[in-house]
Amino acid sequence: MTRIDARPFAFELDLAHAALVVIDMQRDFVEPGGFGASLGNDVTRLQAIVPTVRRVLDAWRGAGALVVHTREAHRPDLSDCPPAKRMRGQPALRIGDVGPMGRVLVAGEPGCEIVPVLAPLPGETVIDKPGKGAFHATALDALLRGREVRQLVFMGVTTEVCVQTSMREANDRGYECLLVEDGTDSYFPDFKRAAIDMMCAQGAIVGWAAPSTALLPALEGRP
Ligand code: C5J
Repeated sequence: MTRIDARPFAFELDLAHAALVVIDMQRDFVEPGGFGASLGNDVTRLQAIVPTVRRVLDAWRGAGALVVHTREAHRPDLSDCPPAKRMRGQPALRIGDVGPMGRVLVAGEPGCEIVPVLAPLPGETVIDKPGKGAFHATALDALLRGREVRQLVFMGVTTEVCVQTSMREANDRGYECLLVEDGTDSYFPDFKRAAIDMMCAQGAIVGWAAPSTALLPALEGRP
């Protein structure tokens, strides 16, 4: 066990039973021309966290612990995309439409891929999820239980949508969750702040949050 200085109180990290979950660091959310931009968002905010996500990812890999990447990805026939999801809002491009990076949020298309600098290594698990939460309609829970994982450390985008939904799903399934505060971001800074505050409130009602500087020494074997 390694004590991580976190809020609302210290998180006791047990790397042997922990997984890093990197949520949806996909070109469609992070690069111009993708789904995030088509909803009118400034994607540069999300690009800014990529170096931090990479640093923690590298340290986690170095520590030899389990890494899981997720992608918000639909089947090419969109059979796993409810019309209520596809038709929501007024995006310039809807899920499944053809944009500058191929069909939006469709598995196998260039925009659906994880940004190259964070690309999964051979052997790392990639979960394609049709919803915002990483547990909905995926094999993630079975995979984690099979590996005796009890703690999840989260990074990725966006804080108040897919990251928060996944953390809440994980918390309800009995996992202890830690969010790396500078390894996540939102198109809306106020939403990021509020989402983290809500999850840590009431004695870590959903989970803990800590900066990467609090986590990295534990991964890199530093005091
Ligand atoms: C969104 C996500 N924001 N990965 N997806 O639609 O947060």
